[in-house]
Amino acid sequence: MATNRTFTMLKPDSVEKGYIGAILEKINASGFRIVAMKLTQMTTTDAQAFYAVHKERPFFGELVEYMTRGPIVAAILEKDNAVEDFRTLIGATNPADAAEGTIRKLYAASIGENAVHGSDSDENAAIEGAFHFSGREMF
Ligand code: RTP
Ligand code: MG
Repeated sequence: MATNRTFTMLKPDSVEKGYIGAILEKINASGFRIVAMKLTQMTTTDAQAFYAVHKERPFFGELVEYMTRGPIVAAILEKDNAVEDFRTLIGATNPADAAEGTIRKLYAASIGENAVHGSDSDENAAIEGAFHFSGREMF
């Protein structure tokens, strides 16, 4: 995957609250092109693997419960400087610390249920995109 791509998930709370349209509009308005997208649901095994970097953290069990409790929107996004610019657009992990106008400030409830995921490096963007999509689902 090219380094101008990032991977995102609109997490189960965003889908439950009907925020898919509003968040995608903000993503489009911020200059990202959707390269791949689907509504899907992670299994426990999927979520444990996806967030394996956090497996020793005290919140890991809650995180896996949260991420598997309902459907998510998974997407690959393209833009110059995609990873960093998308992290700026979503805001801090804890919405209480997120800048005004960011997706987490607008749509997240708490540090645990924070509306969206954004890859933290080009390497992880490629790994995470490939976790959810085959080559023929990327455009
Ligand atoms: P993400 O990977 O989902 O984009 O979030 P992030 O980089 O901003 O935050 P990270 O440190 O990677 O944490 C992954 C997700 O775990 C949940 N979390 N809960 N209860 C807590 O203290 C806590 N801390 C993190 C959040 O859902 C966070 O996005
Ligand atoms: Mg992270």
